[in-house]
Amino acid sequence: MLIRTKNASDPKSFEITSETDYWSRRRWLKAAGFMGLGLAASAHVPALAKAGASDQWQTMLQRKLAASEDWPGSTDEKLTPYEDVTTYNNFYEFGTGKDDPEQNSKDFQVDPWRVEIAGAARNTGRFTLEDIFRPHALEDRVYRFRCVEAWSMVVPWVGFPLGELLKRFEPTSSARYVRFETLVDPERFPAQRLGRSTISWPYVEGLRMDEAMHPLTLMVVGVYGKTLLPQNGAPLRLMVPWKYGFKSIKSIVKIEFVEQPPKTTWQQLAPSEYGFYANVNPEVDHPRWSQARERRLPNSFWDPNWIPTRKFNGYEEQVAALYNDMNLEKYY
Ligand SMILES: Nc1nc2c(c(=O)[nH]1)N[C@H]1C(S)=C(S)[C@@H](COP(=O)(O)O)O[C@H]1N2
Ligand SMILES: [Mo]
Repeated sequence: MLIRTKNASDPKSFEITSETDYWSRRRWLKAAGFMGLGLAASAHVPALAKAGASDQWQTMLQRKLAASEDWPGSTDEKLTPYEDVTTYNNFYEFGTGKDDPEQNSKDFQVDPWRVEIAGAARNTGRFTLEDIFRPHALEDRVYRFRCVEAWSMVVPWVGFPLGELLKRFEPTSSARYVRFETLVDPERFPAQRLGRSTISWPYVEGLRMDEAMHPLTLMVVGVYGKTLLPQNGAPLRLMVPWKYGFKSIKSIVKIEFVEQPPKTTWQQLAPSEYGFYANVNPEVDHPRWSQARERRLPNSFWDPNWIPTRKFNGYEEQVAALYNDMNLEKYY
């Protein structure tokens, strides 16, 4: 499959939206029943900026979203409706129920937001989202998304390759893995208040350097052509489409280049159930359930919509080479 990435140094591409881009975006908004709701033209702006916040990133992001380009590798499977993508969520900082993230994030403030870059790189420090977003053109990518709990979706994310971002920090040769952290703020995340959860915060995830640099690994800033809602990990979340959903960490505030594989949240909680790699694999079952099939959303009790799960979530051709020498049963 062809993976085409836009040259990040192309000047001012976000100021021009071609007619074809516009119509192709309209095509999938329409397919998803978005037209006529008045949502296609005006992108959603998450919770208002705190008084006095000076960040201009939301304006920058709107301009980039309007100029985003369709990625040629998108799956043409039927999209999971926006309604399901934004109300059936896992985001334990907001609670463990599937509707807790939507219910408990209505006042979530995303502005101001800083991302700390640390560890084995020449260019480290604290960055604004404008700094993070500035040189990157956005792509609309429809990916399959498979949770380890055996449900799945097809989602039109908007983002840019994580690798393009990481390169800008000039990682050194001792950068073997990348470690990510989600925001810790008990005022904004109710489950982080004392005694409310068994997870020790922050939520941590990690990738091997070659996985992080792989062109399919996406830094996500939007969904369905609009900025992310808090329940989907605003303002910035990862999407690694060949891995179980828990690798795709939300609301990122720290990225660190490290030498050793980071201890991830789910490994800490249940090491025999959740591994570091977490590649989607129908041949390796979770100890408490089969991974051979998945419920494709939307579904219902009467129509569970089971479909077979594919190795590497259907991205085998693109990513299998990363694991040539590895026993995937041992490194699950
Ligand atoms: N910080 C954080 N990131 C997270 C989670 C979480 O609880 N906290 N849940 C993960 C899991 S288990 C899944 S399946 C996906 C769900 O993403 P979605 O709600 O946007 O579909 O987010 C992942 N990222
Ligand atoms: Mo998940």
